[in-house]
Parts: sequence; structure tokens; C-alpha cells
Amino acid sequence: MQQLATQSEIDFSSETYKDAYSRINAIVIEGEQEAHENYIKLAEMLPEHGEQLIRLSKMENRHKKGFEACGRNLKVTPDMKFAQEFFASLHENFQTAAAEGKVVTCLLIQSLIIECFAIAAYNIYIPVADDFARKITEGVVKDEYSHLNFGEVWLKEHFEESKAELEDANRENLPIVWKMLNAVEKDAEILAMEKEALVEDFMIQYGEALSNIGFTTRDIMRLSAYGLRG
Ligand code: PL3
Ligand code: FE2
Ligand code: FE2
Repeated sequence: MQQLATQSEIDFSSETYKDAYSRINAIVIEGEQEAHENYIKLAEMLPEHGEQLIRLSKMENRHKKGFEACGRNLKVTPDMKFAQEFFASLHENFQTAAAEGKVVTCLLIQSLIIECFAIAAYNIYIPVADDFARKITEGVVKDEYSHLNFGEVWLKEHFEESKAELEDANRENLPIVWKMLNAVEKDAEILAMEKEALVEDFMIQYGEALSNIGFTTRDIMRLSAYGLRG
């Protein structure tokens, strides 16, 4: 496998880097914004956890501000139109599920898929980030583990009655993650982030989450590779 650059070899001020960063930075800002809105929606759907979910939504807003500062620090203007299109499918699926009162699907999309995607991306980004962005991202990723944990705990407690909906929601939404990864692959590589590493980290986080919720190893193999190849 081709060796990508290490942090000290990256020219964060080159036009190539800044061009790729304008899309990746926008994706992350948009992702944090979507997460912020999704936790507000979840707070309405699960009023007994309302306070905690509003806390999470506020953390997402702080994350968004942190990543906006990362873009400004590199003198990059985020391409928000690109990022909204990037998130359109997951956004739409979350909205539809919320309108139908499908809390299990909403939790799978936000607290499992989006959080695992974020954790994988941030973990792979940290060693190759500029010093300013690295500090921000290290703080953010710690929070994301707690967001993932919220989803795991709730779904574990409601495992039997959620199982069928989780299977459907996984089948419908996991292939979207692979499409999103393909759409960001080239830009990620310019930031010295390898697609294979992103896929691997995502699979580990997501597989562990499914295991914590109560799925068997056999289920996890089937669920977590859904739509991965073709
Ligand atoms: C949830 O709290 C946040 C959701 C953010 C989703 C981010 C997905 C990022 C995929 C793009 C890979 C490059 C990441 C680079 C990090 C600055
Ligand atoms: Fe976040
Ligand atoms: Fe989060």
C-alpha cells in the first residue's frame, strides 16, 4: 500500500491542501450541524432523556464552532453546498424516520452510524492534522464516544423490540456510508487520510457498538458489511 505523507511533510498552506480542506472541513461542519439538529429531534421523541439529549445537541454545536475555527485558521472557506449534498441521503432518511416516530431508526442513523463515522474520521485525522486542528479534534472525539454510548445503552435496553427495525435501518443506511466514503476518498487522501484506514476504523467502532447492544458475532458480520462491496 502506498505510504501517505506524515504530519511534518504536509504543506497546510498549499492550494491543493486548501482545496481539499474546503470540502472535508465543510462535511465535518455540516455533520456537526446535522447532529445538533438530530439530537434536538431525539429529545422530543424521548422526553424522558430530553435533558441529556439537549446536552448532546449543545456539544455538537460546540464541535461545529471548533471546526469552523479550523477552517478559518487555514484560511479556507468551507464548501457548504457540497457538504449538504454529501449528507442529503442520511438527512432525508432521518427526517422520514422522525416523522414516522421511528426512534430506533433515528438512533441508528445518528448515534451509531454518524457517530462511528465521525469517530473513525477524527481518529484517522488526528495524527495528520495541523497543530491547531489536532487539539480541537482530540477534544471533539472524546465527546463522540459518549454520544455513541447513549445510543448503545438505549438500544441495549430495548434490544428485543428494536431488533427488526435495527436490521431494516442498517440495510437501508449502511450502504449510504460507503457511498459517502467513496465521495470523500480523493480529498481525504490529500489530507493524508487513507480510505482503507477509515473503513477499518469505522467497521471496528460499528461492530463493537452492535456487540454492546446485544447482536451476536454472526449478526455483526452480516450487518456491518451490508452494501460494502457493490
Ligand atoms: C457527529 O457528532 C459529527 C458528525 C460528523 C461526521 C463527519 C464525517 C467525516 C467524513 C470525512 C472524512 C474526513 C474527516 C476529516 C476530519 C476533519
Ligand atoms: Fe460532534
Ligand atoms: Fe456526536
